[in-house]
Amino acid sequence: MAPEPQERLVFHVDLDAFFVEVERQENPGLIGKPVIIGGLGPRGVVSTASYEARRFGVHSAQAMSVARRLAPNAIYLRGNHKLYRDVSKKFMAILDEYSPLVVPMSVDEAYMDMTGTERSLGDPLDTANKIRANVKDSLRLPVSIGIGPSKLVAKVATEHAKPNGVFRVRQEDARAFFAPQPVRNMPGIGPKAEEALKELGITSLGQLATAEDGPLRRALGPNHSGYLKQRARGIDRSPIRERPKSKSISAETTFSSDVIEIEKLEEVLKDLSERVGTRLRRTGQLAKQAGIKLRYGDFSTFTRQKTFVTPGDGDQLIYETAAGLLRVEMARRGDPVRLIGVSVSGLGEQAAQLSLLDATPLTDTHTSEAIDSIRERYGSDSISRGMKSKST
Ligand code: TTP
Ligand code: MG
Repeated sequence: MAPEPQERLVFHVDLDAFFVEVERQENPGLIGKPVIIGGLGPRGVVSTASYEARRFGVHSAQAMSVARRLAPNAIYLRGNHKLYRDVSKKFMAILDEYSPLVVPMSVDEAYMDMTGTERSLGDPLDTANKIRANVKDSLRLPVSIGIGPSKLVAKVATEHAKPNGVFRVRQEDARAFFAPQPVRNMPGIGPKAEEALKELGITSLGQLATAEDGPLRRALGPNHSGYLKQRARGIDRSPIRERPKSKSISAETTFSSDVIEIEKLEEVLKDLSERVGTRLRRTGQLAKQAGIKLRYGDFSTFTRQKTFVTPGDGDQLIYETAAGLLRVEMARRGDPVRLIGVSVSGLGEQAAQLSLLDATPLTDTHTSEAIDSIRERYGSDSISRGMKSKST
């Protein structure tokens, strides 16, 4: 009889109130206080709120004007995004010490494939606590870890681990763990799906797991309904590193008042280019072109792309291409700008192809991808990974 495939072990790691905790290191006077970080202008949006501020109902993506009404006495900060990016890099580097397959999902969040580490590293709960202690010692940041047999279960487990904790859910317990939770706790269910499900009388994941197929298909569409029903049962077989679906990556910002000075626009363009570059490099792909988006005071929108001489992923390449497009457009129209954005597109497998051609040693990422492809062909038991030694 063929052996049962080994159950996967996935960690979902997410820093607690990331921007706020970084600010607290710079300024310990902020510790224990309600702190809100985000755009402070009239069109500002909350990036994040400390747990003390969340008690007033303040949350990410809320209009700053609403936050000010809910928590008038909180401390409001613009934040230092360059610093957050630097800390994010250090955070991901720490995670890389524990697994050859770390998949960053955002500045402060990553999945780690920990399958097969129990023999070398011991109980996953202990390993998770070691990682948390390492992050705490090295970066002085609190972090929470969800442990599960899949990305889905690990991610939902993290919400129960927060703040500053660990929570493990095993495959056999996943369905019961999900059942009482509101449907919104499931990644992939947004406000629209939540509303459609409510119409059918479905508010919990347990109800979704046993919902009748017909009405569910009519409410959510034929493909989506079966997929969500599986997930509501705690089943997720998606690979830890998925092929990126998007063929482009972009970042944009809206000014609190329209901007016409080219120097100011270039400065923001540089920041946006770095953000896009960071995200691009994490996908391990190269882009064929970069582009800009400008929205003017009258809401008319201009976009233009330019193809690189050779595909690339550098901040400077992205910025110079975008800045060239900006200068041409400002010379042509030159009106005050409400929103500016940078994008890269034509993403492809070029990075992998180039690395086969040149003689540089394989990096972790490439090694992990090689492991992934072998696993996909022969099952997860067919290869096991040696751990990088970790100096203490
Ligand atoms: P999150 O991990 O979603 O939030 P958090 O780290 O502040 O709090 P916690 O994980 O403990 O719930 O996002 C990480 C950072 O990303 C956050 O500190 C600020 C930024 N961010 C935004 O700028 N806008 C957003 O809408 C969200 C959700 C996050
Ligand atoms: Mg976080």
